[in-house]
Amino acid sequence: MSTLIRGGLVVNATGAVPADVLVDGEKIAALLAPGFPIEADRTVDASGKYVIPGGVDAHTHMEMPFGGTFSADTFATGTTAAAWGGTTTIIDFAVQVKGTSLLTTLDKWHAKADGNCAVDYGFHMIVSDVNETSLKEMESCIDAGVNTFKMFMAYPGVFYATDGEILRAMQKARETGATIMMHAENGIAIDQLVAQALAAGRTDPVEHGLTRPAELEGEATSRAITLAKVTGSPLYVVHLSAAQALDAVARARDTGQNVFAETCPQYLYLSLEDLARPDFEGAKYVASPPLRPREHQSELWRGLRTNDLSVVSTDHCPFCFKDQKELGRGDFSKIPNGMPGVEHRVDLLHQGVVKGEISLERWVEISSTTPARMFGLHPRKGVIAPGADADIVVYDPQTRQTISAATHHMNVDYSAYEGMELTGRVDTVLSRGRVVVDGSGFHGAVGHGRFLARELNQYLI
Ligand code: DUC
Ligand code: ZN
Ligand code: ZN
Ligand code: ZN
Repeated sequence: MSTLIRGGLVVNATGAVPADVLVDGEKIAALLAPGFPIEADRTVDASGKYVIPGGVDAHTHMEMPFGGTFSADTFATGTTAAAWGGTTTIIDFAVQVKGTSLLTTLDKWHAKADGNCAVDYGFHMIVSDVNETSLKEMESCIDAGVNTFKMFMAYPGVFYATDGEILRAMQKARETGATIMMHAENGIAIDQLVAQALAAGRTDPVEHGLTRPAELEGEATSRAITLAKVTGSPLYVVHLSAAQALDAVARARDTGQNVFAETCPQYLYLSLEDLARPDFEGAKYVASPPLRPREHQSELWRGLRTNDLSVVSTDHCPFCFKDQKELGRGDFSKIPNGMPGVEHRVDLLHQGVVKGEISLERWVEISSTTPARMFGLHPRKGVIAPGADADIVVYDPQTRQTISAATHHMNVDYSAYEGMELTGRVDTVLSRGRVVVDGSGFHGAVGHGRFLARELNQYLI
């Protein structure tokens, strides 16, 4: 099956050019001068639209266990919603439970995802138990295409790793070419603040934000950077939310250290004010790190321009308001941590282009090209070029849309962006050459998505 995408503006991270795109089977076959005389089995009209590489969301949690419940999207529903929103690759986190093996964990995540995804997918591994066995198993994970290992400086007693454990995992990363991903919040200090708030009867969702101050994200980020420097390990700071953390990352990068960071749309558009919404509505906005006071947002946009923030991922971790978020009524610390977002990342970042915060090319770079390079998927993903997978989004930059839970495809009963009006929307989506979304609906299939065994980080300084 061949497809010709006619008349669009092809936007790569390196530049934009009017061109027709010829897809043959699962791959991009050629970029052609507009109107080049050639026939294909199917033609997609992209005139007046952008033709961009499919989004790569490097941070999702489908069916993730958390505090006795599970995030509400399955791999099937979550990857279908991703496709609707122009994301054609996700990288999800396998979660090691303390006392279990990394390889068993990986098998478990394959059992959940394999045959159940609508778009291509890979895994990171959360390491919560650092010992000789798991350090050795990191090598087998790498051989299996999982070479990025997330650790936590937060959640003592659950995922928390000591500085010594982080150091040992980083030494292994240095030795193998792996990258350590860090949840950088000082969990020891945070747990004290949480206990004090609860003891004082402060139980509302906003306390989630007030007990996790930005300074404690800045401190943990600096400490992780120091440990990475001592060991020589690359470091990728996940879900960076605070200006203090961004400052630490920028300083390290200015010295040439292999330190990278992602932020998420919720930190660019939502704030502590949302966590303070009355009638327990704030629970919808509980994620960690927490939403910050509004003044952090302009710093994050600046970080996206300077490349001190290289990637925007969603940290999609949806919990329904009813029965899941409600577990924390009367005790904010029991609200499951996470927000839905996999469907709207590409659209929300496009608002950055509309508002002049980032260029068209930068939009593509932070949502597709850099995550593809950072996580060993480039040039198969993240670029419109001959030989790349035909993961392509035809994006209509003019049509307006309003985000609503009534129309979204994620398996969650609210939208964090309910009522938000956006300029631009996804028009047509191809995943490995197959039209999975167009104006007439969803034409993909659960099971179409394939596991991506990833190469090592291709983005090192
Ligand atoms: N960190 C994540 O990355 N996702 C959900 C919760 C968390 O703490
Ligand atoms: Zn985290
Ligand atoms: Zn800099
Ligand atoms: Zn996450």
